Amino acid sequence: MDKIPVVYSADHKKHNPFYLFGVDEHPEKPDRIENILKEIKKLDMAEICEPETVNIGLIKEVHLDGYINFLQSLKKNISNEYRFPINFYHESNRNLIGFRSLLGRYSFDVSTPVKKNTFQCALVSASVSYTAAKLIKDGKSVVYAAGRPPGHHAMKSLMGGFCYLNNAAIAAQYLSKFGSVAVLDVDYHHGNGTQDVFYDRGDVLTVSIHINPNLSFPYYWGFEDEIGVGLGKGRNFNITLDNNIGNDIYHEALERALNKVVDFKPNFLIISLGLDTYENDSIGTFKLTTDYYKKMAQTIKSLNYPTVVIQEGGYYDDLGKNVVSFLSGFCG
Ligand code: Q9C
Ligand code: ZN
Repeated sequence: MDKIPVVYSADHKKHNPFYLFGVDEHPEKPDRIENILKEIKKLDMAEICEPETVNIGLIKEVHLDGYINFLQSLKKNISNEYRFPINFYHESNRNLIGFRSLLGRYSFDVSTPVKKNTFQCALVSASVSYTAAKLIKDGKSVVYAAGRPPGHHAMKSLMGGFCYLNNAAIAAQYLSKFGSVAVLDVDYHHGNGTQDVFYDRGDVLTVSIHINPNLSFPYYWGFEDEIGVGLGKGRNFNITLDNNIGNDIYHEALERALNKVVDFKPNFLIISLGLDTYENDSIGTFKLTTDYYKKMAQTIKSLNYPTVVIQEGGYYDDLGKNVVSFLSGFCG
């Protein structure tokens, strides 16, 4: 068995957000990826590789120009102190130019602040995921993208849920030039950004298993009647679950999700790997166990698709052990 390439850059540490109402610690912190790297390095099964920077052109195939231009403008317009949106109006057709108006136009929550280097940090995470996709295109069978900030909540022109650029969508858009792509999102939360990017497209299937949005973030997306439009109709599936469910109910949902993937006959599979489904996660309510992540991965591996695994959520100090359990399901 070849070693699993793990794409990683230490530059993720430059992104260190806090919460607007500074009571709780922001859960999306640099230690997450450092703990993952530490656990992966203990094993022989992985080899660490540096990312290659993704082109802005590919990013603009996923996100709208105005949104990317705004993120790029942060470098010259604001300091290295985090700023938060306060006013929101997403339907404005005006040519907005003020920093505050644009920040509200391009955000859907207040958990996703921006500072001078935010675009550069998000670009590193997107590059980690793009590089993983490129290794798959070049013939690897499984590659893990160990990046942060996460991406699956980032929509065509909205940041939110700790996400700025949609890393999984950028990987999927890249691979879609070489064949059909399925994205399976197993984060605790709905992958609303990935759904948004491919909602009207027939060449990329999106399937997400998540907490019922009536009960949790992202609240406004992720219902089961969201099945796609136009060429994308029947190519988006949402499977919603209750609070506190465990391995068995989750596994039934996984099998339903994988049936949709198999029916689609993709050339490539992307897994948005949120590990906030874990029993000790600080945000999620599901009760999945460390051992279950190995079974989840074995079930996915049995389908034999070249697979990009992209890190999304997971908010606890020993996140790395669950990444290792998951990746071990792809070994042997
Ligand atoms: N007090 C991901 O897992 N709301 N994002 C948190 C907690 C936002 C989660 C509120 C949750 C976003 C990638
Ligand atoms: Zn999540």
